[in-house]
Amino acid sequence: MIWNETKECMSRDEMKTMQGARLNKLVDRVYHNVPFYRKKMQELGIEPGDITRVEDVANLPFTTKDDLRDNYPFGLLAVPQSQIVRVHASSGTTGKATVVSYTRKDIDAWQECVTRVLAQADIGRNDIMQVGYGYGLFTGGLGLHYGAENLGATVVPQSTGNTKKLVDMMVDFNVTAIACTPSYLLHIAEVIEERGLRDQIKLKAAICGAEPWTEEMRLQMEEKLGIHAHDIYGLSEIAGPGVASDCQYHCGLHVYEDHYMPEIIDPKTLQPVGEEQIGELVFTTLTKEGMPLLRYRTKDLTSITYKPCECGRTLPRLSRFKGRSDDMLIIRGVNVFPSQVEAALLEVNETTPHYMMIVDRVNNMDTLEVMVEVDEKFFSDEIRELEKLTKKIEHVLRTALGIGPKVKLVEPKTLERSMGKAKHVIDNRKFD
Ligand code: DLL
Repeated sequence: MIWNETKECMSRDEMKTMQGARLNKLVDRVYHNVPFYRKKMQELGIEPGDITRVEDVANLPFTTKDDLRDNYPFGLLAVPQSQIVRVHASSGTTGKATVVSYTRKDIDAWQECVTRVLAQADIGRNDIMQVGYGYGLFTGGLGLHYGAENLGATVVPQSTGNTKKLVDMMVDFNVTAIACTPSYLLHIAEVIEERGLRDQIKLKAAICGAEPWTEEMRLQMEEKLGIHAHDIYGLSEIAGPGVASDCQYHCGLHVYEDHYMPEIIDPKTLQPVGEEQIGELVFTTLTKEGMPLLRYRTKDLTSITYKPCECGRTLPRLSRFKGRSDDMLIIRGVNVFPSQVEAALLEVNETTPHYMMIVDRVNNMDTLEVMVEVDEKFFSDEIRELEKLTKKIEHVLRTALGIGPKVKLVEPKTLERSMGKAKHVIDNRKFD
């Protein structure tokens, strides 16, 4: 499991014993401190002492994003508010964000996992790393930042936004590592190429995640920049970035199961699928104090293997993510649900609830266009009126989604009506 300086690894049996003990303590903690879990366990007739081995996890209830929304913002805390030192949030399925609270110990464990990610990518204290993820409620910026500081690397907290400045500093500071979304890295690579700076950069590694990407993208950025590009996975509900990541062999993402215990289930039957079979990833947070979660359904589709990796780590590996079992989109690293668009449009009198989201990738940057039907009562051919309405809807959507879509108004009754489940998204990006 944990790869340390002396290159010692825990055996699977040792890991399972430790996980079982941690699971037992966790269940006791949530039963006594989180009314939501106590009620769920009582309904299933489970006493905390019943859960002693890893295999017993299958008896525990699942947790979903809706449960987090129903307990918004602090209903799932397992400690008093005074022990919470930080809060992060990501998009919820409707207006409410998914909020996650961390104690000092949670932050330390998360930071340690991010440090493992970086060490796995051969980044060390002599490296200078730009963090090109957003800082703020999104976990990307601060997550990578503290992990890199903990490692002893020099951190440049660049965030997103000014690519020219980022590239200037990459050259001036002799930056050797970067952490950002894969699509942003491809954009950065283009800017480097356009400005003829390829020979002046010293980059050797990139830590890319927060959105799905392909093996082809990895090979492309490795060739363009002469680097190793590593896949980092994570989600706010569990910790943030650093739940899993790949090593120098790029053959799956080692999952840090001493903290975040994975299961892969069939999203329809909710039963476990076999090793190397694709299913939905589920996590139990073995060590979290602030907001521990039992069997959290990530909706992310992947498979797991326990076969040894060439690098020597005994941690299991997740395959590159294949997409999601729900309708969440990730656009420029931001999680977007069609239901958020629907809810936002309801606030605009002049429109109907008929809309279509068109997602594309142009010059390695995601684009979002939302086609919106104007209500018959308000429809007018006057260009000025339509322009005003377009700007208003763009503002409403930007506020609701956290990214700025382009809005195209269409005449009443032009968008196709569906006989069954309405189709609201056309995603022209390819991740397979
Ligand atoms: O995206 C945390 C993160 C930040 C991960 C920086 C990696 C780097 P959320 O905003 O909560 O957290 O979004 C989590 O993003 O459930 C996946 O659907 C998707 N995702 C994250 N990493 C990957 C990846 C951050 N490497 C959601 N490959 C997750 C595919 C990813 N999808």
